Parts: sequence; structure tokens; C-alpha cells
Amino acid sequence: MTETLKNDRLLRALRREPVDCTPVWLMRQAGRYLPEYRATRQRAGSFLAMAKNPELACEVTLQPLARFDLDAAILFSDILTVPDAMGLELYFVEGEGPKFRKPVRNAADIAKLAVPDMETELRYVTDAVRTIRRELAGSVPLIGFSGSPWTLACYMVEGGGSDNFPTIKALALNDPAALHRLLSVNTDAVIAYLSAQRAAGAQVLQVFDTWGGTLSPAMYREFSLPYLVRIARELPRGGGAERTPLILFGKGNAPYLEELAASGAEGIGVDWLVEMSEAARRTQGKVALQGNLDPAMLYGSPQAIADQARRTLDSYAQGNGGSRDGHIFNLGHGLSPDMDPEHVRALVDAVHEHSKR
Ligand code: 1CP
Repeated sequence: MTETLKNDRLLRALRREPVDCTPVWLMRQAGRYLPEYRATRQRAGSFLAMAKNPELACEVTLQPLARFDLDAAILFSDILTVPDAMGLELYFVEGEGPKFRKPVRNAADIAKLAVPDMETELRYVTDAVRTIRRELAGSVPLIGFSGSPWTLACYMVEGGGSDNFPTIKALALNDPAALHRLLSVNTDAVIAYLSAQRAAGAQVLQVFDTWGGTLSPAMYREFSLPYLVRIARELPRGGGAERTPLILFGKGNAPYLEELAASGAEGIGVDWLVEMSEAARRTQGKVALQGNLDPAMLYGSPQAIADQARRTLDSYAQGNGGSRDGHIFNLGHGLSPDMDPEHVRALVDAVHEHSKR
């Protein structure tokens, strides 16, 4: 488990140590924009069949690494595995995204929820982590992940994706105590889930707070931020150079960067609505920063993409006293199925090329 990594740029950047060039990985780097992913998914029959089979999950995790010079692998799974294991029964309708057969809508539903057993209900996830670590053989670090308590609650209460979250926002107003109980169980589950992934071999952990930015500031500070802070404080992750770093990614989290930087997390992931220079200035070297190219920039030409990558890299350095240290390059959110793999290559190569020390 503790073999030395051939490429430790990501871990060094998370400790804000010097690196030979800026590490880059991309949210949803394994996905439908890759023809080999679509082929594996076809063979598996469905997304869930793929995610629940450790060999197939490993295969798709490694696909983007075989093509591009990426500095990390991310476990192929989904944030919704946790509520599924809590008994909400996840399923997919072709073309409609994830849904739950048994959403939780009121205090009585919420009272029945408990932290799922990692050894049984979520064994397929830790098995996938072990399989991927073995196959990576120390080439790059493996990132494990979870949804944030708030983002998981959004899907659990709405019963699937949503545009404006009517059911959970009504619950926040009409029965805030019930919502806090849900967020508290989710927080315990996230801590147990990330701990299990770490024990199985995940070397970096990321929490996706995809929907925190849909909350007003007062509600973000009541329903999302305190639970992120609890994870950052309570998640056991070792000490010294062996510490497993935690990244808190949030869409729309720019208003809260000072608070997130004080949470105890090692890294903060930001979307493209904030300049990297501003994010670096406001976090004052307390954390590493991950981001933040607008994913839509990948629809530009390879030359335009390289220019934009350079812009993002230089913006970070400008706000970080002229140094590129402590930056992890990523998109501000995930890749989309209609993106061109050759444009992804242009991005990854431009990041390394332009950030050479
Ligand atoms: O093949 C398919 O049709 C399924 C599409 C798909 C994929 C490729 C889903 C369903 N999940 C995934 C993988 C996934 N999901 C990863 C893999 C690792 C990677 O390469 O990055 C990760 C990290 C996630 C996390 C996830 N799932 C998030 C947080 C990150 C984000 O994108 O904001 C969220 C919100 C989900 C929910 C989800 N799962 C799948 C879909 C289509 C959605 C979004 C649904 C919606 O809100 O409308």
C-alpha cells in the first residue's frame, strides 16, 4: 500500500510544496466523451452494473490515464451510492439521470435513516479502490470521493436531479430540525465512507458540494458549510507527510473561500465564477487551490484551449505572490459527453508545458 509514487505532483501540491510542473486531473475524466467508456458501458449494460463491478470500475477509471498525461486517477463510482446503501434504491432512467424509488420527504422518513455498513452495503466501492490501487501500481495517486451532506440531501429529498430544489428548500423552511437530522446522518455516513475508501487505498479524498451554491448565504452557512467543516475536522486522515489530504469542491463557493480555507481541509476546489488570482489572495496560502477553467472552454480550438489554460495558471500565480506552488489544475466542473478527447489532450499538455518550473 505504501509503495512510493512515481508521480506525486498532486500530493506535493496539496502540501503546497514545489513541483516540476502543475498537476492536472479533470472532474468526470472517465465518462461518455470517451469511446472506450461507451464501449465498456455497452458491455456492462448500465452505469450501475459498471459501478458495482470492481473490475469494470477499474477498467473505466484507467481509460483516461491510458490516453492523457493526467496526474491522478479518480475512482469510478457515484456520490449516490451512499443514499442507495441507506435504502433509497437508486435507479437510472435512460436519458433522465439518477432517481430514488424511496426518497425521504419528512421527519418520519428521516428518523429511519442510519449510516450504512461499509463492509457489506458498500463493499463493492472499497473492492474497486483496492483493485484500482493494484492496477495503478504506484503510477499516480488515486482520489476517492463522496457527495457533501447537503448535495446528497438534495437528491435524497427531491428523489433525483432538480432545477430549483423545491422540496428540500421547503423542508429547510418548514422543518429545519428534520433537515438538520438528515444532514447529520449524512455527515456521519460521509465520514465513514471516506474513511473506508482511505483504508482501502485512496490517497486523496474529495467532497463534491455540487449544489451548495444554490443556497442563499444565510442558508449555506446553516445547511452546508457547518457539515463540510465537521467533515474536515473529524475525518481521520493521519499526520505528517503521510496525511491523506481532503479537498472540498463546491460549485458557487466563491463567497465562502475564507471560511472554507479555515475549515481544516488541505485543498479547496472552485468553479470558474471566481478569478484564481482572487481565490489565491483571499485564502492566503492556507490551503491548496484546485481549478478552475470553465468546462465550456473545451469547445474552443486546441490553440484557444491552451491560451485559456495559460491564463488560469498565470492568474493563480499572480494571486499567490508569483509562485505556481499550491495549485492543482482542474475544470470548474465536469467534462460533458459531447467534448472532443483531442481537446482534452490539448488542455492537459498545455497545463504541463506552460507550468514547467
Ligand atoms: O454513463 C452514464 O450515463 C452515467 C453518467 C454518470 C457518470 C459517468 C453518472 C450518473 N455518474 C458518473 C460518474 C461519476 N459521478 C463520477 C466518476 C469519476 C470521474 O471521472 O470524475 C463522479 C466523481 C461522480 C459524482 C457525481 N454524481 C456528482 C458530483 C460531481 C458533479 O458532477 O457535480 C453528482 C452531482 C452526481 C449525480 C449524478 N450521477 C449521474 C448523473 C448524470 C448525475 C447528475 C444528475 C443531475 O443532477 O441531474
